[in-house]
Amino acid sequence: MKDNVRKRIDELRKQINYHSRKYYIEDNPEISDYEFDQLMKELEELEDRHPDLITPNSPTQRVGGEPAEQFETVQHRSAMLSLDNTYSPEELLEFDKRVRKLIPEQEIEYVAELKLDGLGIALVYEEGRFTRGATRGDGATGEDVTSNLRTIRTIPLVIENQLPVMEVRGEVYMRRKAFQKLNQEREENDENLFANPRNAAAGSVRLLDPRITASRPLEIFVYALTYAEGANFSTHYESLQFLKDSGLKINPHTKKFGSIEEVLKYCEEWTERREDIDYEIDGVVIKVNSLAQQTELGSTNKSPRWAISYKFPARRATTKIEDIIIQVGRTGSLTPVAVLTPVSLSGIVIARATLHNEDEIKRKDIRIGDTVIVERAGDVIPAVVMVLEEKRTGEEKEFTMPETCPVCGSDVFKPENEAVSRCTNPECPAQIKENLHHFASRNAMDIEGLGPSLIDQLVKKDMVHNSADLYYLQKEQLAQLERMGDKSAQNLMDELEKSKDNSLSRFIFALGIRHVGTRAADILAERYSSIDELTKATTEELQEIDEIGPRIAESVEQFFQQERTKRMLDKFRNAGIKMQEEKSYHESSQPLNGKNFVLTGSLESMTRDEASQYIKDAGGKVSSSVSKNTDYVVVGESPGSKYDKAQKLGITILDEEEFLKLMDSKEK
Ligand code: 1X8
Repeated sequence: MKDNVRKRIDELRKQINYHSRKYYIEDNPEISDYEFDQLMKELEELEDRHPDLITPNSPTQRVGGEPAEQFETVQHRSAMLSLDNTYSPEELLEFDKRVRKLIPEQEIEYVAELKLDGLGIALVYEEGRFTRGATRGDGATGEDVTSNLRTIRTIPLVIENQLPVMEVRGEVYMRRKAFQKLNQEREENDENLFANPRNAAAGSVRLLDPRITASRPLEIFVYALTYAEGANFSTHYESLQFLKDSGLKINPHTKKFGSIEEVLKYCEEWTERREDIDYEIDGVVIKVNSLAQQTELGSTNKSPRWAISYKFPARRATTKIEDIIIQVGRTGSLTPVAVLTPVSLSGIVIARATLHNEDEIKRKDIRIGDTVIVERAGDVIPAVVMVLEEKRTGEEKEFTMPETCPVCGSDVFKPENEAVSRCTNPECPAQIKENLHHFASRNAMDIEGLGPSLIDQLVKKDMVHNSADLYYLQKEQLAQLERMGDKSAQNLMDELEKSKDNSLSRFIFALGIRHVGTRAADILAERYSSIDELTKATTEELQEIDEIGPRIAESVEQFFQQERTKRMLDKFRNAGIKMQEEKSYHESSQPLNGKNFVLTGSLESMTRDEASQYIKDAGGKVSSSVSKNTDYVVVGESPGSKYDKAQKLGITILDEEEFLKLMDSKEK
């Protein structure tokens, strides 16, 4: 019995590791997320029942342990050096000249790689197992962040080579999209925002609680094999190939060249293309490919002579803060914004930078008139990185948050433990505008054509006070507005009409309830099938839902208790907004909704793919392995071990005839 469990656990781990590699490392998954989750679930259940069979490198054990007090320090096997920088084609050609002078009359091959803007780390694998990971630190010693790095899915816990000891270097980073989503969530939770993806990645790796790190969307590319006992390579490129074959993730844009001119072309191409990829790069790293030549060239105590970085033009610039103004957000939040002397940042002129909130201004000691460094990170709003205090003249003015809303004049309120001040007037025109903008946005009701200038006019002319009023606008009224004609008025009417049928989760998100992002809206729509149901939910009840915390729960209850909300919902209802999921549809055309199927053996009347499609069309799910969540196992000719397992677990087994009957009986 135990032996069978052991065998199954082993098999599951192998399958999960295989499919993780396909998904995370090779970006080429073979099974659906659902099927993958089923494998994980089965393994978790088996390990739950047999805790003595848990091993530290089981795929279930990525997140473990209690928060640390502090990190241990780690001596790197060889120093993690920094790279010399070049900023122009001329300097790059000089690097090539230097190399040729040091090792004359040799053919030189270069490898060019993207320089990632993240956190440099070192990973140690022993006999195929990930045993230690450390930050760069001061180059000689770093911090032991093994528990945190174990939570990163692109770092395999077990690899395909069994070298006694191997050390690799790489860069942990966060994709721009993931970074924006993380910051959006932090904003909804009134948490401090990260200035850029690199800070988010570095901050996440250096958290003392690995459970929080696990929730951060971190990834890694490895770019060097710095120690490999028992292996022998003649080029850097070969060693990268070896790392790839071992199951580690290397950057796909790495290229080998025979001349510095070709390298330069690569650098210029990526200077143009840097925005085309979903992670930030700040340059190109150029390395001499031959390891013998690398040894011959050696290093100074700061950096290797066989490598250099070609830095892209900075996206930081120095400029002056002319004024600090206040923007009022959707929930009444008052955000200070710096008005800058316009400055060009890698081709884009910027004149504004966010200052986030009052605490942030105090922390950085930012004053009106200060000379500051601004930075543009990804597609986010430029931010002020630091003040150049040596440029102060004494004329600078400290900034204080206003006590009344600069838009409507109402009182401003700042809860004691929060960083953000808010306007207390729900009818504040700034809030109404932001709410309309949010209501119409792509992830909300997706109403095309409701842009800022139109919203401005609608609010100014008192034509709408909230998003429900949009559905009572007349085409003739719209056509009279500035920059609107008959045609655009009709288009907007059509868009509004179309939006009435949007899903419940879109509608919930569109309402703009504080702390309710798209994810929370999905969860609420799944749990409550109509707005009427959701309106009745209490904080206590809401909190019981998985992933809904007290903050969201309170905010939802509070939102639906307001008289304004009730009036607005009545208006939505009268205008014919759907405001519920249409259950009847699911029930009639999706008769197998939520039912889990596993297919084994071959069927006579159809292929396995056809059978799968049949089941999915009827709302069922098809998985590759049997677990106690399986509802039906469909057994064809020469079934495999799944049949035995289904019998063992007492799951309903259908032969082909019974399966066809079930499908028939469910068809209307
Ligand atoms: C730093 C980095 C290197 C590479 C990519 N990104 C970095 N941030 C690479 O080699 N592809 S190498 C390096 C270093 O040696 N300090």
